[in-house]
Amino acid sequence: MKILLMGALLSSVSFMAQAEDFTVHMKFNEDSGAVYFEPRKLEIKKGDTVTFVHKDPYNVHNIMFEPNGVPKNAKIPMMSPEEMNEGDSWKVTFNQSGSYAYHCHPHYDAGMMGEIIVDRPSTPEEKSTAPAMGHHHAEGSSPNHH
Ligand SMILES: [Cu+2]
Repeated sequence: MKILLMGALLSSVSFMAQAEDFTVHMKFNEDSGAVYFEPRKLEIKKGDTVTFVHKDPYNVHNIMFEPNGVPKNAKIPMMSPEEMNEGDSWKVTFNQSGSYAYHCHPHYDAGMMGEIIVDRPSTPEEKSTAPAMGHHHAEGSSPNHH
């Protein structure tokens, strides 16, 4: 019994040791005026954590995952604090494979966006087709497709 328990503990520890931490910076280019995520595209593995770090003294930024741009049933917080300032950071752990598209809400029109690929891109079946923010459809309501 004791041996079995230790085995379970050891295997969970070694699984956790494999998870890695990545950083995405939220930046501003003083010469061009561009606001951007760096890297814009990041490839990670399931279980890894990404920390978004605000590195811009001039602009407020945030992170919003796109409701249709993440895998179905993805269990992540869809939005960071609304106003992040220099030095602020926000962490997300990704436990489901697929593509995750996000943008900065104040700079959506400026093209401040990025993508995280966990293991591999989403398959067409995995892509979420949920309406905005995903919580407007009541569970148990009868489908009304035509
Ligand atoms: Cu921004």
